[in-house]
Amino acid sequence: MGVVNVTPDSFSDGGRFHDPAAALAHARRLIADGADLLDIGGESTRPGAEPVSEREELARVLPLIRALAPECPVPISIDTAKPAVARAAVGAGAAIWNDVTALRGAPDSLDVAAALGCEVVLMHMRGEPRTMQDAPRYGDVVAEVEAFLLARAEAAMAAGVRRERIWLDPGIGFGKTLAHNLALIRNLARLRRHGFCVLLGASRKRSIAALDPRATSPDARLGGSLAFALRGAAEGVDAVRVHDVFETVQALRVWSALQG
Ligand code: HH2
Repeated sequence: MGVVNVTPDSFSDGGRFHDPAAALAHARRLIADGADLLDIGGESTRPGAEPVSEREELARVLPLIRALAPECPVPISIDTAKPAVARAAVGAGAAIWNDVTALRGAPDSLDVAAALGCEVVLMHMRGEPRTMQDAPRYGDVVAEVEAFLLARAEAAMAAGVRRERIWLDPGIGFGKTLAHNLALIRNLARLRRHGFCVLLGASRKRSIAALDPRATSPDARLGGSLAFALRGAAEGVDAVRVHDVFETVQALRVWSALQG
């Protein structure tokens, strides 16, 4: 899953693809580089990020989805916590609603997801982006994240979302320390056991800088991103959400050939 952030402030590529033409060119580049899914987002969720209005978010993502959908050979995912943005995006051709709030963003999120009939990514987040990195604590992070995601999947199914349309994502970096993130990535196979598709998003995240102090800039985190993606593959995840599609596809091809 290649990331297209149409935002001025995303942590890894903020501002670079804010302009619609640049965002379209970037999306085309990711497809040419081998992306099987494209995730389009108009609101940054980086730690400390300020919320964006519905109107502004729609103005960022809709022109791109409208331009891209007719020519896009892979499913488009909309990264939003707002039901109105998800509805408009699916209307314009998106097939997946990627929600970092696991459909808790608005009172009607669950019902809208069921009515849209699209796939949904339910991600774990502790708190909200503005405050989530303020000393997060867990007893057993792997068990707590798993229980949360299964409860959200149950809530989605109770609202009418079909089981096979649900993805789970541990939410690397969303209210977690380095130790929490590592424990979650080491135990992805456990999340996979429940029969839902699993998504891992660890590309360019801060945990890499915590392990390699040279990687202060997100651009300098490719090696760590690949290491996380390969561990995700070894744990059996169904997709990895990444910024560097060409390099990740290559790493996964070589890793896969080595499996014999
Ligand atoms: N991470 C980010 C955003 N959306 N969605 C899912 N399902 N899983 C993730 O791990 C995830 C996500 C943060 O990364 P990025 O989009 O590069 O930055 P920003 O939120 O600042 O736009």
